[in-house]
Amino acid sequence: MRTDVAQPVRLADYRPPDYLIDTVVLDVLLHDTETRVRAKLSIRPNPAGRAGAPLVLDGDELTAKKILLDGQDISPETIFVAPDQLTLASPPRQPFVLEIETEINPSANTKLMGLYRSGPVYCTQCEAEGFRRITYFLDRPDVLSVYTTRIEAAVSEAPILLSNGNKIDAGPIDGTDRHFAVWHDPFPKPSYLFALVGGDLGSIHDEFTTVSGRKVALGIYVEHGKEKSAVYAMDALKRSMAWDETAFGREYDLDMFNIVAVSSFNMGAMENKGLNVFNDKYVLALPETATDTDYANIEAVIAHEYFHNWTGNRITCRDWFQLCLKEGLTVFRDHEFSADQRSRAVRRIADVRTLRAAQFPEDAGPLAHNVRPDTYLEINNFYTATIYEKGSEIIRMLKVLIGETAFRAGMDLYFDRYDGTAATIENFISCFAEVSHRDLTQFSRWYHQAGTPLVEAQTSYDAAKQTFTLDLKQSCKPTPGQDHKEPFVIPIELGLVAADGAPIALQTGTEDGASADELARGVLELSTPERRVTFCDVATPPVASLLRGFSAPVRLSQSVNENELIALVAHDSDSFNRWQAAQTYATRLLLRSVDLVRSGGKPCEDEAFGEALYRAIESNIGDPAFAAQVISLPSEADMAREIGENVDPDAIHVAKQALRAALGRQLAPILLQTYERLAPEGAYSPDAAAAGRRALRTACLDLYAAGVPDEGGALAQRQFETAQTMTDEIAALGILTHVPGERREQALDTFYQRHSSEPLVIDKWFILQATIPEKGTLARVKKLMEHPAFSLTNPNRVRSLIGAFASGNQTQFNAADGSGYHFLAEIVIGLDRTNPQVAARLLAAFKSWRALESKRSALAEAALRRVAQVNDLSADVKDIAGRSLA
Ligand code: 0A1
Ligand code: ZN
Repeated sequence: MRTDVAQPVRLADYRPPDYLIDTVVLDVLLHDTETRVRAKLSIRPNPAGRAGAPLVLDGDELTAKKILLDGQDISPETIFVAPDQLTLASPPRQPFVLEIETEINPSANTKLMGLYRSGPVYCTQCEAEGFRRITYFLDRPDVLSVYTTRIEAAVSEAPILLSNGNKIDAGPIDGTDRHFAVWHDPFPKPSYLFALVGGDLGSIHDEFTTVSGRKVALGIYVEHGKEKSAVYAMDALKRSMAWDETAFGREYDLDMFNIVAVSSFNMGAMENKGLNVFNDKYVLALPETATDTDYANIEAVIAHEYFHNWTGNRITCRDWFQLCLKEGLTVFRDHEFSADQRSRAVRRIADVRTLRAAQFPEDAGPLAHNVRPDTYLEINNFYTATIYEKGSEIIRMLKVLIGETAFRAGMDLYFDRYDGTAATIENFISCFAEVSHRDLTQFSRWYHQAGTPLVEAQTSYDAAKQTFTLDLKQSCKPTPGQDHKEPFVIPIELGLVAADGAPIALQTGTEDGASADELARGVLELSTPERRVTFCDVATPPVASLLRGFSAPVRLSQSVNENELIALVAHDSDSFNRWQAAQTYATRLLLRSVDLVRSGGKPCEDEAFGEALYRAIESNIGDPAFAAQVISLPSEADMAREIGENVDPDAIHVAKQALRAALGRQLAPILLQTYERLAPEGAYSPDAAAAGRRALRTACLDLYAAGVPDEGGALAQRQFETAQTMTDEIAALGILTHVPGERREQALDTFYQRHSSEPLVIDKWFILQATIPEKGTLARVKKLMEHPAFSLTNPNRVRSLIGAFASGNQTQFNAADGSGYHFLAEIVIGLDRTNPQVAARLLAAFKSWRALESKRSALAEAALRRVAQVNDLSADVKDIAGRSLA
């Protein structure tokens, strides 16, 4: 029976817990269907709580076998036990010990929350509210306890037994085929950071010596035979540990750090103290199975989870409304790490692409929410791009506003002051206000107001006065529950670029001036609805390069003409804005084409843009990764977002294909030449320089094949046959997959035969097929669901086939007959019965439905209503359906 009755949880209702649990001693007897968990909880009344309150412990689908209070049975009138709650009506006023034995069935746990089986491996996932599926507990992040965990299992089934902290004991259980291990974690932690793993796993080991000379034993546990595939992850881990010491002064604190890769996992990875559990997709990589993007993602996720040790674990969240306190900050830290390990500019472009692709649509649709929400129905649905990516952008803005030195001082103060506590956003911001002597009240609106602000910039040059005037205006559309927005504090990094590309010094007079600090740092603060700044001594008409490095998560609308954009592509000293100028140019071209196509005409042509890209390839020979970004056009989803209303995905697709084909034809010689020049040489290396060469080579082949399909197709075929790396192989297959016919089917077949033993590679095969922009794709997806390599119980498979179709195939998911919507609705309804978290995430693919043209939006709405009307929906799916329709 499903017992989810969703009640909104409100930040305003926060109260400290009435009881605290100082220590937890767990004894877990692993069994595939009848695991026994004995929990011994040392509990005491919380001086900050309500004296004499009942003790209410959370549970979820639990069966209690035995309960003792201070070693005694409890009289039935004073205890109430249900699968989702255990209440002691009048617990002792003094510290007491509660012993609870529960029985759970890991094999039947398809939600993958709590203790479950990933193939043969026992593992746990407790964030956000999974610990209550293991034992009754105060399952909230502000209850911090010291855990000692004994795990017992059959040696043959689980020779490896892991938990948080340090291993303090282990051995056989005489006279049986079983053994045990005892782990102790000295750092008090919330229950969501608890983890245990049992299984027959292979492993690799290494050691890291911290800055103060302590040795930390590192282990990565994987399926037997996959040990070599974990070597890159281990390298990334050691680099992360060293980087956190230099960049943030943070040293690791336990004697051990273990990572376990599992194949069934709802999310990317989990930062459990000393025992990170990973989706194997973010651990396993060999050149022949993983692309350069996979390598970069592994590095980023390994770093992210490791960095949580300080931002999340040592300082945790007071309540789940503060989720961005750990997530936004940790994303910021992993972005900085990747920028330092790779090219800062290229990483920034990639991060902004992700923000715009994932977060901007969230902010523009019915699922928009604050970075610090003030109410939720189901916390699982708040692991969003808004909390993570926009949360990170807020930290980045803070650094731009107060400067690097004050930012580091603020971080140090935060670590110092809040170590060992469960903190809030207010606690965090107060550290930066204190060190920078700034009032950050208005800045904090970024946490409390949803929506992407629009910054409109008008410029005018006065030749006689030699002045250049910049008029900035900010606005933000209403979002659900927030009709009116107060002005944000928007840091706008800028430069003035002369026609010949020379930078112009920033100076202002007394009227419409900027502060000396703003001018010195090249950052204007827009904190009012409008602001005018007049620059003086500007000898020639300049182009304003605004929002350099994407200094704020806003949309910018600027009065620049096409020639000025081309000048920026060529000359801007800020590489992000060189890339942005090319994107803006392409966007304008595409928008014009979409209009023409919708009124029955042909897409527009424009030679000047091709010439600008030609020069960009030539002048960035030394930075191929950057050149690759410049020639990669905005995605169809980017265009849909720009158009914003009455969207027709078919017209966008036609316009995009036409532009790609025209550019491919115009640039064919240089694309081919660059492709050949960058042919692989020497041994494979996953580093950023080598990956950059492959990225440009791939981008060239892709555009070339769009313009010159016969020759391009033949080249792709040759690359597919001879590829030595997955990057090259999948790029070639991607091109072949977009051309209907026998050759495509054969290539897909060959790829499957080559990689059928590697599920993570077969995921790429699913993704490619699910994203073919053709009418037959839905039928193909349905057929692939019958394929032996597909499974509805494995989240990676579901995301690769169904998720990619819904989120990565604009024309087919949004097919005009509504078939894509209907399909997704049925899948969500079915999947909700086994894995609500994954089902709810799939349903979020409808997040932009209101922006579609009327026929499609009506069909999308009908599909959402069909989901919403189902009886017994999980809280997860009910929440997404309800908010999407509100
Ligand atoms: N804290 C993790 C994300 C995460 C959240 C919930 C999960 O439940 C299935 C798993 C992981 C992170 O930020 O990496
Ligand atoms: Zn995280």
